[in-house]
Amino acid sequence: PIVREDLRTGLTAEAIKNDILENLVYVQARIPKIATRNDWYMALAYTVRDRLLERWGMAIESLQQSSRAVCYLSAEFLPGPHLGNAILNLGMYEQTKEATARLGLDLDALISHEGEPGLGNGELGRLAACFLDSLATLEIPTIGYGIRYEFGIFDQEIHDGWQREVTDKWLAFGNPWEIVRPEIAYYVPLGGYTETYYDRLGRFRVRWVPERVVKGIAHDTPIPGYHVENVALLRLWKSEACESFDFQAFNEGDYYGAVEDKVASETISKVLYPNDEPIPGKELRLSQQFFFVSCSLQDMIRVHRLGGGVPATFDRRYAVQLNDTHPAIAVAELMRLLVDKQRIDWERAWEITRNTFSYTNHTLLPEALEKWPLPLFRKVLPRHLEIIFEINRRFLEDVRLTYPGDSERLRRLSLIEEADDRYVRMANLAAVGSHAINGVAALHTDLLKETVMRDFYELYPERFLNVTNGVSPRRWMLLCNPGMSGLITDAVGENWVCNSQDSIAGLESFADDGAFREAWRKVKQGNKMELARHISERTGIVVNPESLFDIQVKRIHEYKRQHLNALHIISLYIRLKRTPSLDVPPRTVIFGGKAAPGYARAKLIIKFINSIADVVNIDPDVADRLKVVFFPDFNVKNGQLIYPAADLSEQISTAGKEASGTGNMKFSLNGALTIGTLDGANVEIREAVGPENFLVFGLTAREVTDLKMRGYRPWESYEQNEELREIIDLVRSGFFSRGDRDLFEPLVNELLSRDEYCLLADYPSYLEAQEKAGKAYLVQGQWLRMSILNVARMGGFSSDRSIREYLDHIWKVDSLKASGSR
Ligand code: 26V
Repeated sequence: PIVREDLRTGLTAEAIKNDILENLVYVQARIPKIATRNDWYMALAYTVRDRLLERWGMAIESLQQSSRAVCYLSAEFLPGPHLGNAILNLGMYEQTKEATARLGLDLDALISHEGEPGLGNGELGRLAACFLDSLATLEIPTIGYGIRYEFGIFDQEIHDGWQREVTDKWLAFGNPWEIVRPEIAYYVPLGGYTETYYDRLGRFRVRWVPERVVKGIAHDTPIPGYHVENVALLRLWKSEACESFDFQAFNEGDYYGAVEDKVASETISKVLYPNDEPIPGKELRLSQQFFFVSCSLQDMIRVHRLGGGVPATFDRRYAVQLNDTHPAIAVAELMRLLVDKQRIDWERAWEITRNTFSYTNHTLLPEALEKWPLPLFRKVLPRHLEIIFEINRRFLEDVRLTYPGDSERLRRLSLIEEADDRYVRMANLAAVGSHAINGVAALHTDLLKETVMRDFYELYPERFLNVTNGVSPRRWMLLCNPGMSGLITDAVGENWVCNSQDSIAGLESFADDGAFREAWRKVKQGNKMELARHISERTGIVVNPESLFDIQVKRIHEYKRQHLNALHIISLYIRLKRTPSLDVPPRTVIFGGKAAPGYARAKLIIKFINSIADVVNIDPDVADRLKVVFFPDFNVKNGQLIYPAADLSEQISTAGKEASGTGNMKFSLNGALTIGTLDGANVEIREAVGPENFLVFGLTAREVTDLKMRGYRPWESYEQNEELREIIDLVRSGFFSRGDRDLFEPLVNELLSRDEYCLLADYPSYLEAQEKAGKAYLVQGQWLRMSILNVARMGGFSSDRSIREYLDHIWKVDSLKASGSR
């Protein structure tokens, strides 16, 4: 019998069951007899949400009471499906399984029914989600601020080997996890001009007369910590018209004119921009950035005031992290709010601003560094341009004193690029307005200091530090790999879920234990069978789960070199055809990842992979020995299926190009061996797992630079390497394109003439490492040993560790536990 009070909070199977039924009838408005799977999913989601909301109230309270809170400003969040994660973190899996069984439902089927909010491009957004998970778990008062895109990253379909983009309708069936807060709304001005005036006290002031004003409305999602009471708050802004009707226009009979403003305002949070596309001309993108930043800062000021705080103590209340330069306009916006609105003097406002912000850089690629053409910037944010000019004037004055006569340096440091056209440099704005600047892996931070941010490093060495990325062991092990998690818990106890670094190391002593290895093999095998089932469902390709699963999943980009992987496949194919007795293990090479819609060469790489697959997969000569799969629509949900099934993880970017990588961590944590370059966090992973358990190849970042300085001639590699020549000639002959010699010409041509990403230079050493991987896989016991050691030594790549470093060195925020406010 359940007590009434238990209904929305009780954790017994019976209480959960009753709540599901109640939510089905009274929230979803369905009776069991005709309920669809979606109805049951919604009822279950509401039931889990009920248990979250109890914690929510407490979290809001502690946010208000805590001395300092973390605000993570990010244009992207990729949390993945919520249901399974919430059930795990609330510690209610067993009871929920029982509850659903009593209703004749399969819990796992309901969990996999859920789609995901694709509010990010790739790892940058996923990192933000792992960080919220860790912040909640470490009991830090946290708000993640972002944009509630109506359409997230597109869904990917594959037709005739080509990518087709399909609109992501993640809100089509409603979103049980978000709570709309119409009363938490802010006005965001845009466009117009500025004018000067004298205020009542006769002081000279500037005011912004915007062309239009939109409203941002808070949409909240609770992000639960693992086995703690705390939840982090994910607050996303949706844009709306201030009044949904312009009544004057309406009364004059201009009905459509009146609705137009509503449409224009709602456009701002309509759609996420895909990466890898030239951004400078995109006015809407700048409006998006300013829109969410302004709402977030206004919200922080309001909450601060509610707690009795005044604007002058803003920096003591909040540590605000800028996730890349997308929210960098926050530096100018906080200055505007403090100076224009709160009437704080410039020097003091600047101090508050710098104490508040810190900035994470996520890429060294020059084409990815954000800059806005001045005319466009002025059109959207006239007041902010003036503020940026003033920040720049004062900044350059200081620089001039530090480096007298060094006008070149001044030019490089300036917030304004003065070439033929003028631009606002967002990275420079973020760097000047922050007290801490970090890269996301040791190598990346070093290169940051040496290249892109060198002048800033020389000017402010004390601001720079490294915080290597990490991933949540909850989602990326406990949730996605229950089999392996069970083995780990049996071996070392359950502490590893939160204290991975110390606890999981205990696995080492099992690496030579025959029975343990066998159990390990069985789990991996089971995961591979599960993936094989999905592969056959989605692509029709039947793969052998005994084969080596060699996997590369990530955004498709030339620097990530999916086409180098493809060259290896062709080599293996030729070798197997020529030498049927070749002593290599059967291999299944699996790819996944989206190409930006406007990035033609990336899309061609997808076609290239699928074309190779079409030839290889039906060739009886290599049947059962080589299969190629492009798994469509790689996202968080598919990732949860893919990482646990990998034997070999492909991390093969050109050294110096991948800032960190976090997929590399997910694979290794799930027992895959890495074949990789000395790039991003690969360097640290290799050190951690031991070089003997990591297949390294290729030029180092320095060697790449040197090679290019000397003058790289890729065609020489082609001429000198017989096998490479054969492969490239085969592609050119139209062998993989039904005789079409032109189809892959753009790819081949780039490789032979310029090869910006040095595929041909790295080809021989990549092949050698692949051969080594194949040989190693044949000795099962040794492979298992390496796999176990990988997992045992990956504890340091938990996002909990990253967050602790941010807390200690940048944010200076205490856990609610430590401050005793609970
Ligand atoms: C943006 C663009 C835009 C224009 C053209 C090419 C291009 C290429 C990449 C990007 C991404 C910029 C920021 C980003 O997503 N960085 C990723 O951040 C992850 C989390 O720190 C990190 O693991 C990845 O290595 C890094 O690429």
